[in-house]
Amino acid sequence: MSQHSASAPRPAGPVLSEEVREAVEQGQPVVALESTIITHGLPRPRNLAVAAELEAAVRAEGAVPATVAVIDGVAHAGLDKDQLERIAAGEGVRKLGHRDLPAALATGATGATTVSATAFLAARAGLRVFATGGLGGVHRGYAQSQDESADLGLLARTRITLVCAGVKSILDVPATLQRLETLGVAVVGYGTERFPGFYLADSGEPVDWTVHRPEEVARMMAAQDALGGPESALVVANPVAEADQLDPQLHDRVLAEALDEARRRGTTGQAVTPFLLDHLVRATGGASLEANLAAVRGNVVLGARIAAAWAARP
Ligand code: PSU
Ligand code: MN
Repeated sequence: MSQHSASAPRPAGPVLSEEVREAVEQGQPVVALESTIITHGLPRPRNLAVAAELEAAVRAEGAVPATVAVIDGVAHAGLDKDQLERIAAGEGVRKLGHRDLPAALATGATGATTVSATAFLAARAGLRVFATGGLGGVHRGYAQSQDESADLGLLARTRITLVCAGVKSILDVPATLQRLETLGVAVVGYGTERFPGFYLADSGEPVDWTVHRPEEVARMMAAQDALGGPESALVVANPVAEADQLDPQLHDRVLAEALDEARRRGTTGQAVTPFLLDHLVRATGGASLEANLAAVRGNVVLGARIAAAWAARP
């Protein structure tokens, strides 16, 4: 063995809560949940109630929730009440993508994990199913800003099943789907032949594959493993119910306003997504928040059912 590899520590992965560790050891269903949506994606103080509600929804389906975050420089999967409260309070809580993890660990920072950081840490912990609201993606005006979420690149090299309601409609949806194709990330519609539009049931784009049952998703996951090859993700695109979606006309109008406002202010980088989400909540009088929550709730329930089907696989 070379001197280098002899001295390199083995990757340790996040610290697991006792509940998550036991579930992993016993092969019980576990669903990873991200924390950026709590800290930076939802208004306080509702966000803490939502975080607790999402964990309860996973439990009600017989699965264990594993919310991921970095607390005082330590990565965790499975947070206790105090830790969840700290993440929701938001004071000094950074937004951490995958690339930010080394800096956060080295400096003792506290941060909420995005899809990229959560997927990375969850996979390290041996978790296979992860549910969130909307995936990051290619932003409008990409040709100039080069703003593409690190979520996509990370999913191209991480074996995880991500349940989401599509990508946030603030993004360039066709370009995001194209990037996922180029990167070789599998995308499947759950009960739909349309790619969902986060706040809307239909983004206007089609999907190539459709499944109707958690067991079908588990079979696809098994097929991914049987094939081997690049350790890429499976994106399960689960639409919000039409009854719960945002009014499409209202959606298009306030979204155009939000994008204009972000451009006028020169908002860039990590601040873009939280700015747009917050603008939409205010401009719709909270209606976008309700649609957002309905989508996330549906996703964590489906995530729990997929995790159960995966745990029960032959
Ligand atoms: N979807 C939401 N709310 C959010 C996000 C997604 O409904 O807050 C977060 C996710 O954590 C996602 C991140 O990974 O936004 C993408 O941010 P960026 O565009 O900076 O990569
Ligand atoms: Mn970005």
